[in-house]
Formats: sequence, structure tokens, C-alpha cells
Amino acid sequence: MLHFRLIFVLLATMLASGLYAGKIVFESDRDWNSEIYIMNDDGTNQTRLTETVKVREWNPCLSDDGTRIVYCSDADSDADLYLMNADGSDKHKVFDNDYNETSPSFSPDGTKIVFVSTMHQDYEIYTINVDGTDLTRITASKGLDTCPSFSPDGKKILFSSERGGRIQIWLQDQETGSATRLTSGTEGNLSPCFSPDGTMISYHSLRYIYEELFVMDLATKTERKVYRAHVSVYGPCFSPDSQALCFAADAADDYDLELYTMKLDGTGITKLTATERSSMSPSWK
Ligand SMILES: [Ca+2]
Ligand SMILES: [Ca+2]
Ligand SMILES: [Ca+2]
Ligand SMILES: [Ca+2]
Repeated sequence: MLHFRLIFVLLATMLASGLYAGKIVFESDRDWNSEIYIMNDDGTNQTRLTETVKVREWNPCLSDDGTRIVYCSDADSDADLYLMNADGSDKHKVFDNDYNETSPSFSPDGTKIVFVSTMHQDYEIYTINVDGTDLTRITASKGLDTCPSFSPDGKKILFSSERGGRIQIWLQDQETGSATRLTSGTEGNLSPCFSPDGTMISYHSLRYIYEELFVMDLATKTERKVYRAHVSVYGPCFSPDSQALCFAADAADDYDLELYTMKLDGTGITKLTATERSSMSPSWK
């Protein structure tokens, strides 16, 4: 009986604190310089985690357990990788060189980071341990290889690549190194992300006049359009329960990029941010 009462209290707490009850980290220039923020996934309690007037911080990614954030900073002029706790404490550099490192993302167990670097001239994807050791090159192809993330089982890396022409979405097996193209067409598809349940990916498509978000069922390779932007839409990511997306878009009533959540059937669009400048790059855990 006590057990059921506890479950009821937990459910009531989750409902009271928002629809999805997770956290979203993101970047915004609302305070006149790019900084990293965290908020509840209903848009409440927006909290700034970095405060550097002359240094940009961007591309934050929250670890699956919600405790740590990996992000980019140009504190020493080029972009390097940094880590901090989700409350903003213990900021420290993880990977530093004179080239640009961007788009970092954690492995599901939080032990590795996959990211993009120009250290071999071209844009390529690499992994390192969170302590900065064991640098491993993942891609070696002419043109852009970008926006990498691990599959929920940690065995594959999802990314967008210009190999073969227009930018498309690829999935590379970590063990064999073989990559499979998931999208096609004469127009581009980019910024992919996995649903945490491993059954879907979502991505940003440039195939029509308007920028759009798509969801693909991985078992059937069926693509479904879920959102068409007024002008631009960026960086979809799934909710922890794989039932919703968060993305940055410039809706008709607001030309800045703001963050929205939406159910996978395209309903329930909720605006989470509303400042005079932009908010983007969401990561939802
Ligand atoms: Ca800053
Ligand atoms: Ca660097
Ligand atoms: Ca550096
Ligand atoms: Ca490349």
C-alpha cells in the first residue's frame, strides 16, 4: 500500500513539474555573449551556467545521467572542449590544441566524448575519454563530417557527411568501421539525433524551400515530416522518453531562434524561451 502511495506521489510530482520532467541545456546570446544555460523542460528555471563576457561557450551536451555537460569554448582563441557539472561547478578543459573542436556529445555510459575537429585540416570525427586520453579518429573522408552522436547502445556513431556529394546522414559501426547512409536525395539532411529507445532518428532537412524536421523509423526506413519552419530550424533532440522533440526555430512571431518542444505527431508545440536574442543547441536528458 505504501508502495502504491509512493508511486502516486512520484507521478504527481512529475506532472506538477512539467510534461516531461527532464532538463534541457542550451546556448544563448541573450546576455550579449554566447553562454550556456540549463532549464526545466517546461521552460521554467532558466539558469546561466557560464559568465564570460569576452569568451564564447556553445554546443553544450548533457550526459545521460544529467550530471555533466561537455561544451566548446574559445577561451584561448581556437575552439577547445570543456567539461562542467550540471550546476556549473568544476569547469575544466578536456582537450586543447590550436585547431577547432566542435559538436561534442557523450557516450551513453558517460566515459567518452565524440566530437568534430579540424586537426587534420578537413572536418573529421574523433572520440576521446572524458579525461582527454585515447584520442581515436573515426572518419577520414573529403568534406564535412559533423554533428556526431553515439547510438543508445554505444556501438555506433550517427553523423552527417558530405562524402558522395550533398550532405546526408550516416551511421558507422564502431567495431567494423563500416558506414551506412540512412538518407538520400539531391537536397541535404543534417544534424541527426537518435531517440533514446534506439528506434528512430530525427534530423534537419533542406530538401524543400522551407527547412523542416523529419523523423525516420530505423526498422522500416520510413521518413515522416514533423515540422516546417517559418525560415530556419536547427538541432532537434529527443526527450528522454523518446516521445517528443526539442528544437530551435524562428517562428513567424519571433525572428530570433527560440527553443520549442513538440510531440512526435507535430502537436503540442510549446515555446520554452522568449528573449530578444537567440537560444539554440538544445540537449535534453
Ligand atoms: Ca561567454
Ligand atoms: Ca582546439
Ligand atoms: Ca586551444
Ligand atoms: Ca571529412
